[in-house]
Amino acid sequence: KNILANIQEASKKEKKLLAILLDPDKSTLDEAGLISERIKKINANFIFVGGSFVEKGITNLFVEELKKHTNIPIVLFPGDYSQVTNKADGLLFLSLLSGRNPEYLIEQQIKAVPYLKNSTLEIIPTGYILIDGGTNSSVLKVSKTTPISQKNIDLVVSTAVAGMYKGKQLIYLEAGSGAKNVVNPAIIAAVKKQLKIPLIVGGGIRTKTQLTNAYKNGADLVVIGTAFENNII
Ligand code: 1GP
Repeated sequence: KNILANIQEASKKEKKLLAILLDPDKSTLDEAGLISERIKKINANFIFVGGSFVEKGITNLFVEELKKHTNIPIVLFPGDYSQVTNKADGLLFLSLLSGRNPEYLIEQQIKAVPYLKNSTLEIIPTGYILIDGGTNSSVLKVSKTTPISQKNIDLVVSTAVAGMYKGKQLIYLEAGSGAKNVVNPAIIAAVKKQLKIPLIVGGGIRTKTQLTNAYKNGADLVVIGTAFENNII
């Protein structure tokens, strides 16, 4: 179990990482082989699995099936505690720091604990920060929180740094799945400057230029979901 250590090491060496996000609700089990092949070709470092509205029990089956086809580490990126499965390798233990809804700051985390008893998952404390991506993303709807404006760089930076002081090991800047506007490179750069922990960026990234810009400005790991689903990458 060395997912976090690998991300930290890559960040130190400025080696950029890529994760493909799969939503178990949007793929069928018999697609797992094909999906794994495509991810291998892209040379992704991680497979993230999660979604905002995943039917109970589906994540477990989906990860189990994926595992038959791939050795790429599978990291859970759960929309809620019921998506936790021991079949994966790691878990982003998320707190939605940009929001003021206790359900996603601490309640969901408490509900996850019984699922984590005797778990072998690598649990990675992650500060999750929602930035306005110009679309009414599902995170927004489900969490009933307000994203931080792209103009409010200071607030994004303070939120990220507060997360680091609270002991988060990763900070995730999220524009929302399928976002119209990606996280502004100026925000990525400003956050990165103040952060001593690795930075994840995702939401709406669909072109090579957007990917390169995220990396150039300080993203250590970029997450791509929708563009992979739509066969754009
Ligand atoms: C969403 O950051 C991820 O949680 C990925 O977003 O689906 O827009 O690539 P996309």
